[in-house]
Amino acid sequence: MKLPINKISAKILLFFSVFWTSNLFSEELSDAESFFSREAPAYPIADSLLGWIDSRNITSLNGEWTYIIDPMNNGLPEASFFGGFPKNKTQKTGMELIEYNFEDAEKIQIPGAWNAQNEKLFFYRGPIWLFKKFNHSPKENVLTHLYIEGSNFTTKVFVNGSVVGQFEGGYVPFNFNISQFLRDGENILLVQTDNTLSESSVPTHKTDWWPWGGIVGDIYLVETPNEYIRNAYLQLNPDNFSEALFKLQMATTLSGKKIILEIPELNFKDEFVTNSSGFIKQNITISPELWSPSNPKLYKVIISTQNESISDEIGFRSIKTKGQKIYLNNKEIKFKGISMHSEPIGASGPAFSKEHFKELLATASDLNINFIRAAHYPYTRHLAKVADKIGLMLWEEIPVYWNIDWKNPATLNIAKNQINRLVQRDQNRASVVVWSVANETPFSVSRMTFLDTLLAEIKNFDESRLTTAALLSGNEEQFRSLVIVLALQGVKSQWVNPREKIKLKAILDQANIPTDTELSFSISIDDPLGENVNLISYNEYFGWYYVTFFTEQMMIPEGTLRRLMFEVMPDIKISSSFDKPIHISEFGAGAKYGNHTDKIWSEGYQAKLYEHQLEMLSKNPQIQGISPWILKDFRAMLRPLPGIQDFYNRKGLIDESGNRKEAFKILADFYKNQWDQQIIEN
Ligand code: GCB
Repeated sequence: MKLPINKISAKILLFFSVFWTSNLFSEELSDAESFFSREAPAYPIADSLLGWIDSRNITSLNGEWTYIIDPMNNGLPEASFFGGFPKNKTQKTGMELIEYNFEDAEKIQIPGAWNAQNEKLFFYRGPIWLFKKFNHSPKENVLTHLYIEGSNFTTKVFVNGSVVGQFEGGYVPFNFNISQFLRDGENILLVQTDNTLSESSVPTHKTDWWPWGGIVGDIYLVETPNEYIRNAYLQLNPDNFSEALFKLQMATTLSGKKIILEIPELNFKDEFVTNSSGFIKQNITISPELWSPSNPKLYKVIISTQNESISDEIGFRSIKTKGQKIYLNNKEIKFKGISMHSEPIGASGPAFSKEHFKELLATASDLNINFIRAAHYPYTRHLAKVADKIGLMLWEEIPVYWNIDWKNPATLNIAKNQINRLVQRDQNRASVVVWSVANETPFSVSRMTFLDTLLAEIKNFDESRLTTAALLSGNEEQFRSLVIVLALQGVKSQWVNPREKIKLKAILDQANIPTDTELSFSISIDDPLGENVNLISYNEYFGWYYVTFFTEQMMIPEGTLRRLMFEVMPDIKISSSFDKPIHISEFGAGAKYGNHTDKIWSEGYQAKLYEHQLEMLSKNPQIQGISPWILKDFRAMLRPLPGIQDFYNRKGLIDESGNRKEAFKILADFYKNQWDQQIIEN
């Protein structure tokens, strides 16, 4: 007898058949397995970084890809009963139940962030699958690596349905040898990127910039011989300008490999032999013309073995500090800088290409700068390549920002990997003069251990540059003294109204300070991390945030306090207990382009703040560098104020389309006419 099967029982039958075929009812069902999930496959970690990428045999996979949004992470092999998206099942007979299709999915440009390419994904934070087909013909004795210049923030890679590996931590390059997964003809690359951040990720879940998701740098197939040069280092000896340190690592531990290093323009050619770790470390004798902002001289450097040849353009220079001064090529220099985020002018999303950085640096150069703070995370390699050519010094940084999960070894591992890869990628860039390991990280013992580990990691690869971290400073006691300084100014100022004067006098009386006391505000940067870095960097927001902190406490209108702050600002003293140069890594104010009121958020307020800040900073002799916040307005989820911010941080000197605000000219004139005129230009 036939049983009538209605729709519901058909579904039940389907469920049972899946259970049955998957053997999920068996007694051996492990804890990790259930109908809805399976044991995760092993995701291998990425290989050590492949350097000198631009001179290798590369095929670009940049361009049009397709994507599927997967907010519930259902496409992972371990999360779905249908085997996951990497299986890339397709309709063959028209009878297969398949609920995804990459071939007809929406298109996306790679490199590029999905948040910037689909309005619906603007605020999206989660997993997305990126799909690309490519042709390949395997060659004998040739390896194929997949190189991704940056992917935010957790990335899983699959080729032809197989797991290749996983990379945690965004912004930095990584590569996998994918030779074993490739087949002759059409191949399928599937990349899952997830831009979710958490308390233990790097960066952490709350940042004042946009957590752009996706593949945010070039993606290449790179061919190498079986035994290949992994990376090489060539940098001037800072204490002897006719010597350079050459280091090279083969991707094989075979000793006795012959390497030829050539710098044709310097008539240098020599042969070296790898040791038992496939490594070379030797000094070479050369007499190069030195690289500097006014003479950004680069030399072609070629390294070859029997099977391959790689090359790069390298500049030779030294950067040092002595006492409270900075020296480039043994000549005193000041860092006349500006801070940046990696976002292009006039377009949404992250900046990643040579063209993006050419335009950004050309605009920044109109400020008469010689230095850029590339905050708060590594940009693509094109930034430093452009800076090398045009002659700008760079500060490069990793996203250890605000409160990181200091005690978590997995968090440390991500940050260590980020600094390791940033240094290994840009170690031959003359423009890079500062490595920064953190921004505004509150003091704690575990934070010290964390950051010291990162500083030690830099030393493993490069000892020729300055190290730093942008510090917070000012303790409660110091800021209490600022309240007194503001009150003293208030009782003296003609324009302050009598009622406010009474309140200010009461503050002074309570502190036992006579109203005719002469006092200026001093701040000393004494974060113990200063001991372990070369440059004492400090972010300060006099005239912007700090005022807000005091209005409640002093019960004086914010407008009055802002005026008083401008009056006391030129006399603020900034110093450090460390006998080292200070770099003011941030100061600034928000302004909406075109707002010409006399209130905050106006161009005029920002311009005035720059005038007062620059006067103050130039009177402080320990300050040898500044990089105001910031070149361009940038996207920030923390900035919702309608009509003004609209999810932009407005502290830019230009707006997102490139319009220059009044303060732009003030900084440009300052750098042109003042401050470092007493030192010989480099
Ligand atoms: C800071 C942070 C930076 C912010 C800036 C601001 O101190 O380092 O990431 O964007 O202040 O605008 O508040």
